[in-house]
Amino acid sequence: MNLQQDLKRYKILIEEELKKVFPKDNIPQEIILESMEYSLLAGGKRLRPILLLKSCELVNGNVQEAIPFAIAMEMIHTYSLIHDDLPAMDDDDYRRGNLTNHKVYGDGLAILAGDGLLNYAYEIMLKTVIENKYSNKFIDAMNEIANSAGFNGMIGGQVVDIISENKEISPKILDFIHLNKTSALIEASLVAGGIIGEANSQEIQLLRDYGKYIGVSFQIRDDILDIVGDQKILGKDIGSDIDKEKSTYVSIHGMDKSIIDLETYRDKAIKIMSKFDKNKATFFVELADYLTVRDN
Ligand code: GRG
Repeated sequence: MNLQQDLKRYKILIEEELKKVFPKDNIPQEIILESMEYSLLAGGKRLRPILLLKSCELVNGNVQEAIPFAIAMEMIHTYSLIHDDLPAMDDDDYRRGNLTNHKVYGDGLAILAGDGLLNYAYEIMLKTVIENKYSNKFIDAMNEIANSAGFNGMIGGQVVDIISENKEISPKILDFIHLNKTSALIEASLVAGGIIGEANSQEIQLLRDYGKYIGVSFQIRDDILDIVGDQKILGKDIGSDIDKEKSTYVSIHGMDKSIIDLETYRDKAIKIMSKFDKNKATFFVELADYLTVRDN
């Protein structure tokens, strides 16, 4: 199976699971479920849950066991996008080709939909922990995900991003922003999948390093795409940041170095995968390659 077929197959599997997670009861607060579902089911690449399931498979784990964590990871990612789009942050009108959550439901409900998704992610993971009699691997996977999403991870990256607006920043600060805002959830998806698949500590470290490299590649490619303009053509980020000056990998390092660095990170990621079963690692090798050329 080639990469695109594999991505499609896993995306379908994840979306089937996402459709099942919301209660269908007639409850006074059902508008919040509608708002959460609006953003959660609005498409997207589903990269993080796919990575989580695939890394579990890579280390010969039981993929079925990892599904609640994959769903939770996509919920955390979606919450971050809803909040990032708010007028108080990036003030975006479109996301994933659709109106942003606050444009449809208003700012108040959009904030609560993000909070609801974040909370529900932990409810879903804890349910698995409890159903499995507090098995350590599920607790460890949850710990990894919680750390990556918090102030020492994605939120930390977002904070430094916000306080750096309209300022000149050093390459070191830019790396901090990218490693936390973008890479942290990607890395945690790989590591959590590995933990649930009962990988050994050496394999976990390899998955962590691979996650860092593709996370940074992902962000550099995003910054390149911003210049090339493909995202705007696809209607993803129309209207954002018009009055804000944000440093990007390309604005700090220039286009030529950005492309060279992107290829260096890709090569490092691919090298790591030579340590795993060749057949199962093919997906990760092809993915690292694809992330350097993707156009959405
Ligand atoms: C609000 C706590 C908080 C964090 C926001 C995710 C994020 C952090 C900001 C979004 C802005 C941005 C460009 C972040 C870099 C990471 C990134 C490219 C996210 C978009 O991820 P994709 O491309 O989105 O995987 P889809 O829609 O495919 O899921």
